[in-house]
Amino acid sequence: MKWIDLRSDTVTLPTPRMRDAMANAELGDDVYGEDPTVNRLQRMAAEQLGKEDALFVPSGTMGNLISVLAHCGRGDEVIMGDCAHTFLYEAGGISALGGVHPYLIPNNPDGTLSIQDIQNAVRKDDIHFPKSKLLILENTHNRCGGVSLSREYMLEAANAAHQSGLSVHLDGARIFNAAVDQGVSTVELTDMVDSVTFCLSKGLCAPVGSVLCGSKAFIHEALRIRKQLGGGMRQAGVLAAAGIVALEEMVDRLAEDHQRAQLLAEALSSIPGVALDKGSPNTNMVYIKLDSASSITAKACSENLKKQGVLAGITGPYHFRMVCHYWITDEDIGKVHSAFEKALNLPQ
Ligand code: TLP
Repeated sequence: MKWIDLRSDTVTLPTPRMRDAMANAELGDDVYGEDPTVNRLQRMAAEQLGKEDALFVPSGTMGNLISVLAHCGRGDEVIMGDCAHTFLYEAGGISALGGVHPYLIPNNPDGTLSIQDIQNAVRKDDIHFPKSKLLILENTHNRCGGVSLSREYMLEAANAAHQSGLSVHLDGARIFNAAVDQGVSTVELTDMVDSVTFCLSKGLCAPVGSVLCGSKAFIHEALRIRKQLGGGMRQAGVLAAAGIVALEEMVDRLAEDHQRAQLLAEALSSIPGVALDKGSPNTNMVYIKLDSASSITAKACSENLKKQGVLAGITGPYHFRMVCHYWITDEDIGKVHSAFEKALNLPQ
């Protein structure tokens, strides 16, 4: 059975061009800084995100963690949204490994944080308080429905943080989706932040890796922390080669995933008992909720879908997230529609 896997864009497999590039990559020891393919990827990433330098890291989680460890010391505080990926899904790494304290403020449904809340969260100089050091923003915002945040908002939030003496890190795991969604250059969404992580292994289809970008001095510090965390990867050019193809060939086509998310949202919302959730669709994501009166839970529905070759991510008792990506076709959208009708025991 060919699976239609909508659980995440992290499930994407490398394209044939990537596999070719990986097989033929020129390699060296990247811990010595001698892997030409990694060096090329890092230069490309820094340029595309408008930063001085960049560092290839194994995952988005490690990119965000390294960034927090580079910006903050033990006992310092990071301000972020209560729906931030770094808070919800990174195993508490900033606290466990960095002794860094999170200060949460509520995310608005559109993924933003109120500027007033950011300003109020900054601690006064008082021996009772941790020191506020960093603001983390996320674009696109995963738990807020995959919504993309505008340059105007990013500037306003970053200015508020900078005026209070804080640095700003952007979890830009899907920053290219945000740029494509708004028809702006990626730099327009990153030039106001001090550091940014983006992922190669989500919608861009590379098998492994993320890139952390920032100033030369910041990346120098990040390099030492990556080593401390065991993230120095030797002949990593074999992975970076796929990342280069991702940046060269896979960015503009993200628009197709966004169009398919629209189609999927239209198809699913036409089914009785299914409603769109979290302002869906946004970029490549569709969140839905089942009518709780329909007496089928997301878990039971997902089992029925699985029998038909469809995998959807469960996000609550009656809630799903579905993410469109390179390996999802227009034809698959029709199949997902019928699979849902069948899974909900509706006449087709
Ligand atoms: N997100 C994954 C899961 O962890 C939820 C997904 O399926 O969406 N920042 C953001 C905004 C992310 O969505 C993710 C992954 C990460 C960071 C972490 O990236 P990885 O998985 O490479 O550590």
